Amino acid sequence: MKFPYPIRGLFALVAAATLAAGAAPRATAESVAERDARMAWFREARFGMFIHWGLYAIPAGQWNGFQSKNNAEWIQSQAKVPAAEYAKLKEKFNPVKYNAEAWVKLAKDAGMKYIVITTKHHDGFCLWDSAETDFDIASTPYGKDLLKPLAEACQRHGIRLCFYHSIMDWHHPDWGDKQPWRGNAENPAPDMDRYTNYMKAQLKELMTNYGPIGIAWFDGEWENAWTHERGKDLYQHLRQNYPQLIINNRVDKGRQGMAGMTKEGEFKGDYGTPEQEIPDDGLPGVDWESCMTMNNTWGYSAHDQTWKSTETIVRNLIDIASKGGNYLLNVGPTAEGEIPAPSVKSLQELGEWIKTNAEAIHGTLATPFPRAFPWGRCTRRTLPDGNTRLYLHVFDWPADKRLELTGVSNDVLRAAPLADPSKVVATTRENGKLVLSLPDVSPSPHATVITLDLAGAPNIQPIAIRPGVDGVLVLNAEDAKLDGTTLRLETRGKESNIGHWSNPAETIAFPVYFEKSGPHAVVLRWSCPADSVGSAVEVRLLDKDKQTVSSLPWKVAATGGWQTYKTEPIGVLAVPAPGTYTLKLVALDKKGQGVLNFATARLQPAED
Ligand code: H79
Repeated sequence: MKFPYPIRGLFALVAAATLAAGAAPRATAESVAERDARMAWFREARFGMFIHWGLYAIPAGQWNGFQSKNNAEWIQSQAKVPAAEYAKLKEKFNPVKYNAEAWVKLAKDAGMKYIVITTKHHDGFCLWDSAETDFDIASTPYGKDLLKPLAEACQRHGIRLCFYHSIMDWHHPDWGDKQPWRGNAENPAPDMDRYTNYMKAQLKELMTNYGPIGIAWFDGEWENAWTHERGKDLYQHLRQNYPQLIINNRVDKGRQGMAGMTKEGEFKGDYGTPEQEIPDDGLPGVDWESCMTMNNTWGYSAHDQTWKSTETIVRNLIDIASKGGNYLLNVGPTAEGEIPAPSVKSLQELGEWIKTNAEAIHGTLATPFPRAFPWGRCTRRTLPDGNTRLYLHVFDWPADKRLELTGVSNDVLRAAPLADPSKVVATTRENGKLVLSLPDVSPSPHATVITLDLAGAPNIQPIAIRPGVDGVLVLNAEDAKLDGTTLRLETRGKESNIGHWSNPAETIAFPVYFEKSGPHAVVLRWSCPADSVGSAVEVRLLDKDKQTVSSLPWKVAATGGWQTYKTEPIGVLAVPAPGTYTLKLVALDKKGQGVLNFATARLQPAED
C-alpha cells in the first residue's frame, strides 16, 4: 500500500482504521478529507501565541535565595517547595492590570492566528473558576475568571482560543508519581483513575464554557503515572465529545523528547510538538508546531533578560513556515497581568514586518526545494489558476543584487518585491540556473520577500552533485534524498549523519554527475555498533529510467558504536558512461537495531 505522504502518528492510525474496516472506534475512523478539514485552520495559521501564566509569576524565578536558571514556571520543583506552602501564593495573586483585549490585539497585530494559554500548568493552579477544586482563580483576591475575558476578546478579533492543560499535577493528591514536596506526598495510595476523572471533569468545563476551543495542548505526559492506555482513552474521549478539536501529541506517550515528533506506532495526537527546537528538515504530510520562548523561560522571570532579537524571531517564523510547521511563540505575563515590555516590543516590530509580508507566511506551504538557501528561505502557495507563487525570503540582501536558484524548470511568469510589486525583478537563465536581478529597494533587516510566480506546479529538479577539481565526488549526509519515514538527517550530534535506518525498505539516494566512466573506488564513512554488524547493503547506480546499471555489494562492518565513525574503502563501483545518475544506498536486510549511520561517501576514479 502506497500513500502520497509519509505516514506518521494519526496518519498511520487513520490508514490502519481505513484498512481494518469496522475494527476501529468512531473517533479514529476519520477519513483523510475529514482530517484535512479539521486541521485546515491550523495549517493556514502558521503562527500562534503561547501564554504561560500562573502563580509562578509571583516568585518570578526566585524562592528564598534560590534563583531559577530557566523555566521559572518550574520553581516549585526546582526549589522543592512543599505543595501546601506553594499554594499560599494564591492569597497574593491579584493581576489587576490584566487586559485581555490588549493581549489579543498584540497577538493579532503580530500576525498570530491563535492563542494557547495555560489553563493549568504542572503546579495545578487553575486560571478559571473550576467546580472541581479550590486551587483556582476564584479563591484569589482577584477572584474573576481569567479565561472568560480572553475568550471574549478572541471572539471579537477572530483569534482561535486554545487551551494548554498539564497532565502532570504537583498539587493534586491523586497524581501517581510521588515526590516529597508534591501534594501527593501524604497520600499512601494516589488513585490515577480518580485523577483522570478530575481531568475529564475540568476539561469539560474548559471545552463547554468558552466557545469553541481550537487545540487541547497537553504537556507533562512523560511521568510513569500517565500511560499509553490513559492517553489513548483521553484522546478518544475528547474527539468523541468535541469532534473538531485538535489535540497535540503530548496527550499520549509517543513524543520523541524535545524534538517532539511522534514515534512510529499506535500513538495518539494530531501533531508533533518540538520544544525550543526547529526540525532540520520539513516533514511533508506531517503536522507540527515548534513552541519557543523569547528568553529562557516560559513563566515570567524577573531576572531573565536573555531576550532573542526580533531578527531571530522573524527568521524563526520564516524558517518554520518554509519547513511546513507552525511557530508557537511564548509570552510570560507578570503577576500583575502585564506582558513584559521586551516581548511587547519584539511583537510590535514583528507586526511591522508582518504588515507587509503576511501573504508570504499565512496559508503558505513548505518550500519545494530540497533544502534551505544560503541567502534565506522559501515558502509557496498555489494560486487560484493553478500556477505557483514562491516567496523568496532574503535574509542577507546580496551586494551584487543577484539571487541564484538551481533546479527550477518552470517558466517564470513574473517576479517582484512583495513590498513593492511595481518594481520588476528581471530573470535570466545561466547554465541551468535561474538568476534574479534584484531591484533597488531598502531591504528589511529581518527578511525582504521577493515573489516569484511560476507556470504550473513547482517542477524542481534535484541538483546533481559533481566531482570537485580533484575529481572526487563527495556525498554528504545533508545532500541525501531520504525515501522513507524513519530515516532522518541528524545534525545536532558531533557529526552530521543519516540515522534511524531501522526499516531496511527505506533508501538513501543522491543525484550525482560523473565526469569519467570506469571503476570508481567507494570510500564510506559510517558507524555501526558490534551488535548490528553484517547487514547486507548495496551501493547502486541508477540511470534516468531508474534502471540499475551497476552495483557494489557490501556487508556492514562494526565501528565501535553508533557515535564512532570509521572511514574505509568498501569496494569499486563501475560507471558505464559520464553523465547523470542516482546513487542509492539499499539495504537487503538488517541485523540488529539499524543498518548503519551514514556520514559521507567519496567516489574516486580508480587507478589502473
Ligand atoms: O510548559 C513549558 C515547560 O514548562 C514544559 N513544556 C513547555 C511548553 C516543560 N516541561 N519540561 N520541560 C519543559 C523540560 C523537560 C524535559 C524533560 Fe523529558 C522531561 C526531560 C525528561 C523528561 C521531554 C520528555 C523530554 C524527554 C522526555
